[in-house]
Amino acid sequence: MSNKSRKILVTCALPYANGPIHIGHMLEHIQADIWVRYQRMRNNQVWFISSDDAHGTAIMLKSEKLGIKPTKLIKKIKEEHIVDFSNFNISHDNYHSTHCIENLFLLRKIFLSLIDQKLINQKNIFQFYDKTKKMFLPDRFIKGTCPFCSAKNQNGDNCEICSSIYEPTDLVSPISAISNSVPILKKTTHLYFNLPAFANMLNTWIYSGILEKSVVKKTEEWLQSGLKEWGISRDAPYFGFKIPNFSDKYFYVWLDAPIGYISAFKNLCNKNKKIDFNEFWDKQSKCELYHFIGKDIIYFHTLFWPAILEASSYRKPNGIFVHGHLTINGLKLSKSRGFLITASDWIQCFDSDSLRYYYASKLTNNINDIEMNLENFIQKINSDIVNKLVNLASRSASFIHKYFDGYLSDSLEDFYLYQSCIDISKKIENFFENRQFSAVIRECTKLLDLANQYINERKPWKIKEDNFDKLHGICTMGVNLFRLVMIFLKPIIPDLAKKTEFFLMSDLTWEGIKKPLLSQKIKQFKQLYNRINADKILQLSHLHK
Ligand code: NOT
Ligand code: ZN
Repeated sequence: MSNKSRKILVTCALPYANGPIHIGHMLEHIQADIWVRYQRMRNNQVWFISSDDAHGTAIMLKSEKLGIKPTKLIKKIKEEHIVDFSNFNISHDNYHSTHCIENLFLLRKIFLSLIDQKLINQKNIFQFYDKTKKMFLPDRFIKGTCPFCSAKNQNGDNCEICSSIYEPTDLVSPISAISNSVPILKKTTHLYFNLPAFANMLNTWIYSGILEKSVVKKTEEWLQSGLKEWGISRDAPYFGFKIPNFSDKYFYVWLDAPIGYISAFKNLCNKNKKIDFNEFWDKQSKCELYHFIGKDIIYFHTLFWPAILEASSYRKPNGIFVHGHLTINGLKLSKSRGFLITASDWIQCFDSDSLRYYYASKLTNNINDIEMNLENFIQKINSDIVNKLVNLASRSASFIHKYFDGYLSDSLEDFYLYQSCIDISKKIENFFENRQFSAVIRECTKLLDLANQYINERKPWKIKEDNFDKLHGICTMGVNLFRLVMIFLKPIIPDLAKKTEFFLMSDLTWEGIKKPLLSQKIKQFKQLYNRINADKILQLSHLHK
């Protein structure tokens, strides 16, 4: 990689505007935010965007239930989402909504170009229709008995018990999940995007180093079993954008959602005239584009999305960074099963750095699920952040004010030890770049163990008054090792990093790694982070009920 600063656009999947942000969403936004903050620290130019995904049947039904207009619902939810993300220090440069003028404009432009290229076909099909609700039913709103294993109450497109995939018409005894009535089959016309026309391009593209192995494997399976045309229209009633020249047809939310990536960036460019939209989205763009997503939406990002981008002459992503699902104390986070910790519940009981640190300690660049165990969480935070990290600062800095007027010494007591500690920065850089945050945490805790052991061996509290220079050098060394680890951890725990900068009266920068803090004043040590009490788990579970 050259030293020239890179231009990078980073996105997170777009949360639906029909419910609160939970700590499962937060896993992805924290993962992306850590990566973004690291890139910014390395002086790369990064734009980090996301958006609410504001269309679809679920949002329409929810607003109906609340007796408000969908536009009112999505406005309110967007405001809540923005508060949640800011509570966790997610540093989006823009957080937009897919229900916006930029998205409508881009969607129409892309659609018309697909029509021009004859990539859109019309077909008549029979679909389940709910006569009481007077609407066609999306797969998710049809329930029935699995045709393969006979499990009851399964979704219209797949069985959660035996993992089979099928058509809603294959279900035994289908019923409408909206009205509980028996749906009828009714004829309708839909528009289809000719995805199979892109099979060759996709067959090459997925091997171009943009996907992690397990993601390539999944995508390969789909490609090998043959691509199907992709339905991009939905019948009224629907909340979304209307398809021009087709009465009562709307664009399927999954077509305008990814376009939301482009429109959120377009909106950012409108606000900040210095950013060049085309530089990032032209087919020949040299800027980098990365999408952070969960493993449930791989299909959309490795097949549909690159095909749509190719067809409409936009650039394709340089990487799709896929994470696994969050499980809490062994349970899959799920709205339907009612086990869901919202971001706002979390922040009433704990702080943001703790969740960021814990997630980082579990995050890798593969798609394995991430297990959150609340006891283990508290134990990890108290052991790493309180006992190792903050304690290192407190035991070193206390003497600096007691005997040296708050000034650090002009040299390190063990320069070679310091040098060997900064030597791991190359390793850490690679781990950050490749999203191996758990390895970053591992290196940092090793460093902290080493630093604390150094203090234990030197025993500054025993040093006699005739050897004050030595004491000064040892404490300065301790403060500098603390500072070094805090530079490495700054993208992960920004709140503690800010407090540390105030305490050290100096910014934590990557360039600063090579230049230890010497001869300068620091503030009196004040507790930087408080131990988490185990009864917070109880508090959280009460909120949840
Ligand atoms: N709202 C969707 C979800 O699964 C994510 C949309 C991401 C945007 O929560 N799209 N693409 N491709
Ligand atoms: Zn089944």
